[in-house]
Amino acid sequence: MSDLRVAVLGVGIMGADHVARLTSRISGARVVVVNDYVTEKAEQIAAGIDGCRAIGDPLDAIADPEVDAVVLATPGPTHEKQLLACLEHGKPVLCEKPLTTDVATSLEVVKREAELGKRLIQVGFMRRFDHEYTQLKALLDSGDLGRALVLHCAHRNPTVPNGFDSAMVVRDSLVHEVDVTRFLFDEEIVSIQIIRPSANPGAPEGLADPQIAILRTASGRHVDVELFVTTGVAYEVRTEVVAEKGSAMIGLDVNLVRSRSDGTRGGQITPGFRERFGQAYDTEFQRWVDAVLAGVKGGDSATNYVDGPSAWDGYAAAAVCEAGVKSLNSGLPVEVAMVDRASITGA
Ligand code: ISE
Repeated sequence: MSDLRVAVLGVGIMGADHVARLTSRISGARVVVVNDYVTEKAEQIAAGIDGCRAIGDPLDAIADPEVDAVVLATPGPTHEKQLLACLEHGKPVLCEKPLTTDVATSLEVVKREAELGKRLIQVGFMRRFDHEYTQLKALLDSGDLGRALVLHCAHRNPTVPNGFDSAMVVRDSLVHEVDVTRFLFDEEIVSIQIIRPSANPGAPEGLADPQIAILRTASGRHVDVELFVTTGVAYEVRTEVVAEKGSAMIGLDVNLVRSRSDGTRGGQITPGFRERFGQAYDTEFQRWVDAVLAGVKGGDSATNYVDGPSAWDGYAAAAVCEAGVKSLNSGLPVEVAMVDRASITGA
């Protein structure tokens, strides 16, 4: 096969970004189909790309014989159906988080993929591809810091879209720290508590912001996360690991530090997650395209079309967030309910 022929479903801000990266920065792939519930938007994007068509029905786009692989940047509630269609047609898929919007359907997707005996689903937890996170992971794995004991995280957004509610702070924002914890510590999260400090007077009515999340891992490690999504400042994501023989921090995000004639010194903070994690998204997509092409080259015997977070990772994140939303309501620690991985994936 020459280039991987990709369908991008959902061309809102994130999906349109993915179309642009596949078209201009990623090698070995081209976008041949786009789909969106706003038909004109899909048609407009298709018109700007050689050999690209807009298809009105997402399931037709997945089934299209000219489509080798699929990117899902559609709203979460549509993922279950679309992922099952990808599995049914044997098409590799890179699915933006969430895998699905609840634990039961996420588990169903994991089971269906396992039954096929092929790894076709990758979940878009892009932070695993960010240079700073990969350096931190390599440092922890090297053993230089000894055993990691505590993880402190801050996740601050300048603003959130209209309609963003308290549960979305958990499912949309905290979900990244849930995945980062599992990635860095290589173990599951077993309990979560969400505390609501005094709300930011500038936050929309009813939005619990900031929130503090306290996670506990299977081996007893502690993780705390400050979530503050209406800071009005910029996009700030910091992560510090405290270990037996020292600590390490990423996300200071100062870039070029300038001294000014008024006696102040400072740098520029990235305005949003698309800028902060632009490199991570590009690396994620290139590695996904390479993995899918390698799988396709392997023919019928190939079983892997993924190079990154799996359907299981999407399910595990959904399970932690579901417990998090319960805790948001009660304020108490909630145990995370998850099935045993080996019973499903054999892993
Ligand atoms: C958004 O959906 C994301 O995925 C961003 O990475 C996160 O920082 C933001 O809080 C979410 O709303």
